[in-house]
Amino acid sequence: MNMSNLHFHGLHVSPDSPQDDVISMMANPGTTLHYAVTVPLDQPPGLYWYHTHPHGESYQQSLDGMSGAIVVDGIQRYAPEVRHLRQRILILRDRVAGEHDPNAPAIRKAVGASSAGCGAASGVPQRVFTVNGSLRPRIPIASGGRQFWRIVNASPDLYADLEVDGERLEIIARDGMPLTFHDPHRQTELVDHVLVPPAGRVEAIVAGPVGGAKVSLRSRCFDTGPDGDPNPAMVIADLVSLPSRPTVSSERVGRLAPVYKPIPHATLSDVESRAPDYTVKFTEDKHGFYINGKKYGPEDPPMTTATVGSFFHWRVVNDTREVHPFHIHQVHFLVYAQNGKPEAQPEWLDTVNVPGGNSIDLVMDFTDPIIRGVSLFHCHLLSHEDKGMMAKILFK
Ligand SMILES: [Cu+2]
Repeated sequence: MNMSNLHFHGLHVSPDSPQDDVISMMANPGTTLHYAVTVPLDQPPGLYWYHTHPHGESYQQSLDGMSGAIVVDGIQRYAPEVRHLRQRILILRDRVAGEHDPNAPAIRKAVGASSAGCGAASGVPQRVFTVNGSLRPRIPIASGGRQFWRIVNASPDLYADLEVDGERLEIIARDGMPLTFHDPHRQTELVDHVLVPPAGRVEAIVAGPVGGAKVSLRSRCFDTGPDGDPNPAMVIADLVSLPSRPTVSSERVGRLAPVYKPIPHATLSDVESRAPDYTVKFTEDKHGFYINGKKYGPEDPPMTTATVGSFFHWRVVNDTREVHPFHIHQVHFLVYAQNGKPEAQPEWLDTVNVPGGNSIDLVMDFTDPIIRGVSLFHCHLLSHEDKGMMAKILFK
């Protein structure tokens, strides 16, 4: 069919045409869509991205690389330590190593991916990560020098459980939002690895290897569950010790004071402690993928309505034997509990993994007066979205 359109993933913009509308805006071959997207002044500064979003064809178009990064300037205000660091934008996409491709074993070997897969998923891995279109590139970084890496997982369905050999990543932002945006007292976070589901982003400071050590950026084996697709460990890129000139930020915006948006503890705990305002249940069978028992249809009415100006408690239940990443357009949410148990560190995200057989609890931020109209929430394994795991929401 070759229909297409654009979704501006994570931006707090209107879901109506000519902005972040993937329902009524659809270009058939030979037609043109005109977008005029107004990014609000209080959009958290960080890494976002755009990709096509035609229901039924999202998976193939994303796999084909129809996506790109969007940086909302100004993260230096929230993280002055990155002001003088060399920045890199790393877009993770896929190299297909299909079952009948004679090059598949060599492609898997090039990134050190086992043909056996890993975890409970069965089958031979069909794809590996590329970075900005290259298979296992070398990334220059001075020995002991620090760089600011802004990574988007633009794969339609590979999870990236990222680590850099022998060091900890210093996380500045997740899904475009500086960790301090809603919590000015929060520090950057040092982690051994970070799970970036399809469509997720992480922005972190990485240090160059010292003493000639061979160091790589890797994805760990990620267990997608018995009905999931194999998602093996692999090397994504190698760090090579080369002098790399620092970039001095001339951005005036980087010198301005940050504007934090703390949310009163009482507001959050009030929402968190009440029964869910809405429950999203993921199910699947051999005929398709469902939200609350329904397969998405473009003509469907909204499945739920949210009052603009409020925080809502949503629960997402995964009643399948594989992972599904939950995403809602235009909105960040606070992930604060899994299976009813509070998270040690609640995170603001726009895409979150929900393991098979698990539930997560979210505080949905529906307070933005700009975001009104009909929008979408869905599983971000795009083949699942294409096969029905999506629903409409009316913000009014
Ligand atoms: Cu899914």
